[in-house]
Amino acid sequence: KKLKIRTYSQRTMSDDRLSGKTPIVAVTMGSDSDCSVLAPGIALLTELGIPNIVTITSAHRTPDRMTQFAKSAADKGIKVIIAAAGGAAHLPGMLAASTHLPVLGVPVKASALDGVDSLYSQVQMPKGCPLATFGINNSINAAQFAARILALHDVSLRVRLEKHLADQTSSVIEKAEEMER
Ligand code: RP5
Repeated sequence: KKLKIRTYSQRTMSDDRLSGKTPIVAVTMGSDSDCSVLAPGIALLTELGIPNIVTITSAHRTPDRMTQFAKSAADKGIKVIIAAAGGAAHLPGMLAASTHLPVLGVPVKASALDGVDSLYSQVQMPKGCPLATFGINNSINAAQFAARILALHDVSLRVRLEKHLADQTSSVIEKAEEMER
């Protein structure tokens, strides 16, 4: 499903539940072709009631926009950035270099190198520029990790996250029991 991309300055959430709330997670990507990879993670953020904004900031095609995005994010109330890119995936690392906010990188399988290029572009950051790098195409883990960070200081989110984790466990157990029948 193609995501509707909102510009960074547009703070209105399409989901009624989150409508009007200031985004605290910014999800960004190098190209709209990364959207389908990010969709499950964005859906999880929304399901957990985490106000989010989605945008494109290409390190190579829109470097000034990327820098402006990174430098203004904290002042706009963003607490965590999730960044996805494929190929020579410099976006997540450059964001991490441009803000003190935690940046969670999602390598995207986008080229003939099957995402390994993107993984390697993100995982070996120099000392002093940490970037939390997740599995190739695994936006769900980035989103859940963002929720874990935010839940440290948000009791109601903690409750929703714990319920989500319990539901996840139950669904695996149900499948196991079904298989054993
Ligand atoms: C990266 O190059 C993007 O993050 C994307 O994964 C990849 C291909 O981009 P498009 O050529 O599809 O725009 O910058």
